[in-house]
Amino acid sequence: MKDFTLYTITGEQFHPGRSQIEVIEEAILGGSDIIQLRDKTASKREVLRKAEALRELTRRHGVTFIVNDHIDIALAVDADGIHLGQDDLPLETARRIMGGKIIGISTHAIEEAREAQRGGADYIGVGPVFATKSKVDVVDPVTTDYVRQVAAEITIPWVAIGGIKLHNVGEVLQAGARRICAISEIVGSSDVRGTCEAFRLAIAKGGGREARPL
Ligand code: 3NM
Repeated sequence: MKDFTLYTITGEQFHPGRSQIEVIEEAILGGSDIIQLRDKTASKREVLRKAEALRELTRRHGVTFIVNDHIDIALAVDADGIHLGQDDLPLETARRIMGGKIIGISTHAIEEAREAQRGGADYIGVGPVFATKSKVDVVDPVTTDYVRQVAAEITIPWVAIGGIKLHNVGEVLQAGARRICAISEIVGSSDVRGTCEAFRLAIAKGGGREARPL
């Protein structure tokens, strides 16, 4: 898959009064290079409509587009891939359906990360690093200890997620993360573009260790 640095997930509840397309375009202009549509409450038809609009936007800007959960919608709109949780379709089944498209898997422990890597996931989510209110029934924070474990061992692309803000991203980078994902800090910002630019700058500087070129 095309590598990425700053991963933005949608969260319409964080920007009342502003359209999803407007907010996500700001995120892209600020340097978010992968977008995920995540909507746990809308009807299938509504999710499809949002996916169509975001597919058009992301294609126009040349950024990767991922759909959470809905494999059928991902395929219908020709998204670049799907993101699945531990309780969703097994990776092997998803691979049969998705062919060569991107499959990302949420992981919350090193065993899950190993299994996803072994099973051929294209990338994994690593979190929640910190407490978050953006996901219901979320497991306890995995802390930067889990980030360190993944940094030491996992070789496929991985992205740190969960409660990551501009004020604490330094700790996550220090633990070895080079790709960052956020919902509320980005889409809930009054300056979405500036927030993304600040995240990109922090990632480029890295955690005080040698940062890989972006
Ligand atoms: N997945 P925020 S944490 C969607 O750990 C999601 O797998 C997580 O939102 C995981 O940046 C999370 O607002 C919520 O904390 C991230």
